[in-house]
Amino acid sequence: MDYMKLSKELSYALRHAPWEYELELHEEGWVDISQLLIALHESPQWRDVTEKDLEQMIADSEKKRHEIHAGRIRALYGHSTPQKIIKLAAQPPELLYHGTPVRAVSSIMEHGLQPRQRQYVHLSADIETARKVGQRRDGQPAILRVKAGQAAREGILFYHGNENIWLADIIPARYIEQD
Ligand code: HQG
Repeated sequence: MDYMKLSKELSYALRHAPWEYELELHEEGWVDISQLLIALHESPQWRDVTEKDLEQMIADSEKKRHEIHAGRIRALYGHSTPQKIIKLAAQPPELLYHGTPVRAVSSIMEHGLQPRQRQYVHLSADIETARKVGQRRDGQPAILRVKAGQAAREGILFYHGNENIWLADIIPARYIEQD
């Protein structure tokens, strides 16, 4: 089974278009695995997918995009559904990073980091992760530094995505630095 393809399909279902699978996301993004499997089994390529495959897909993935708990599964970040997924605010590290195309930098330094099509701004815990995120759109991306500790002390909320990814509602430009 092509777990990378399965992961993409799940990200689409659990981040962007659950209604296409007759699924409704719980307020923290969870869906019942049994419901998800019913939907997947309608498609010939996913006719044989089992809960074990979902577990294996998560275990094999380089990035932790999904998690399973007590018969349910959810995407950990990336959502664009109309109803904002509820996340618990958490204390971020002092510095976070954001990789972005060079062409976006002047707008970001003027308006701050905005979630754009997604529900949250996505930040990286380390420069290497930020570089990979930025390289999706620019071979030589800009890496911005976010003064997350200071922003949090001044009332900006941060949320945990996975071990490399943090989320925020918005990052005002005064907390963003370029090299
Ligand atoms: C930019 C992938 C101009 C922002 C990745 C980014 C990540 C602005 C783009 C996750 C702006 C939004 C999320 C402003 C923000 N002016 N541009 N004021 N504010 N932007 O894809 O962070 O592989 O929604 O810099 O690896 O690139 O799918 O966010 O370039 O972890 O699991 O607007 O998605 O993960 O782009 O990526 P995105 P992102 P997966």
